[in-house]
Amino acid sequence: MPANLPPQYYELERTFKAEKDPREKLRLAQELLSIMPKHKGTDKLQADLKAKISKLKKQISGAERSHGTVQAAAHDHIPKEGAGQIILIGPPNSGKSSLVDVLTGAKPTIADYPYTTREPLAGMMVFETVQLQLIDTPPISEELYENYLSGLIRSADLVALVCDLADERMLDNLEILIKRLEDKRILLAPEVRETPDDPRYCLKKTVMIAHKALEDESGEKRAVLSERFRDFKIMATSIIDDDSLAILKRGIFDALEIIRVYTKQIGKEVDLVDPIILPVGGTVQQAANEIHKDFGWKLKFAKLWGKGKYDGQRVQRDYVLQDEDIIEFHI
Ligand SMILES: Nc1nc2c(ncn2[C@@H]2O[C@H](COP(=O)(O)OP(=O)(O)OP(=O)(O)O)[C@@H](O)[C@H]2O)c(=O)[nH]1
Ligand SMILES: [Mg+2]
Repeated sequence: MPANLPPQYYELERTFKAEKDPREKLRLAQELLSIMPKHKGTDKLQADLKAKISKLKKQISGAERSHGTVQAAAHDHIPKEGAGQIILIGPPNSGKSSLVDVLTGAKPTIADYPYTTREPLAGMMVFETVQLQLIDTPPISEELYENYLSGLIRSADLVALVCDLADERMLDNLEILIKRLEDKRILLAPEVRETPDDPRYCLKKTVMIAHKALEDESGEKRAVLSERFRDFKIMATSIIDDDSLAILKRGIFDALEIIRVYTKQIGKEVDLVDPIILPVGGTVQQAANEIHKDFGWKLKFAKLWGKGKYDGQRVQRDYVLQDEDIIEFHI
């Protein structure tokens, strides 16, 4: 029996397929289901769509429920979730908890006085098709350094240093923080290309968040920050400026130096929901290994859809993938 779908169904389906944000994708899937005529001819389509809806719901609630509000039991270790773990550190009252609040499903306490946050808290941030784990932390100052922070910072994939552009003592407070970390043998760095000569030291890739940017109308504080932290990536943000938060999300993803690779089975649609995560420079072989160890050695070639390639181009196992490439494995 033919499905006889209305024209707006196909239009909506195109939007659905192109959409990457899981929440929006879920909304579109539900709309597709609601406009689909319900008869024998659409039984299979309905079942497929329901399966997609359930997968998307799991993905979203997994982010919000299971690790949305994880109060770290043992403070010196938070199990990694998602495609990368980013620890937000900073002086008191700089806005760490506010950022974790707007960017994730976690609900940290926020207050207009310092030393509000007492314990680390992890939450998941959705960036397009991946989830990234943010950790809110107690402040670092002359008076306070929670010792467990050293372990958390060392094991995180990236540090985001939250700087308070509304604070007169911004730079002094940052110097104190940097000094305290140095005492713990943690050095914040714009890039980490090699291990330090002294193995007791930990070089940690760091991005700077120039927060409460709207309070720095003249841009004076921002300039001070750029001057002092010349080689660092600095992103200006404000809790009420959604564009700045979107740029921050992208900046954090880029700083993690990872790529997303989507897979498709032969003759089927691409799976845009659950990409394989590889380091920048990752190959077809590595992507295959991520699926299954047997897959890697059985692989004959892959077909690729992506930037700078014609659709379905054949590539070998040593081919270096780009972010958002789509691959079809042939074994
Ligand atoms: N003007 C302005 N205020 C902000 C912004 N983000 C947060 N705040 C305010 O800054 C204050 C501190 O915010 P928190 O998020 O609690 O800061 P914190 O760094 O977590 O503070 P501690 O946990 O004490 O270290 C609160 O009054 C927030 O409302 C912003 O973008 N602009
Ligand atoms: Mg806080």
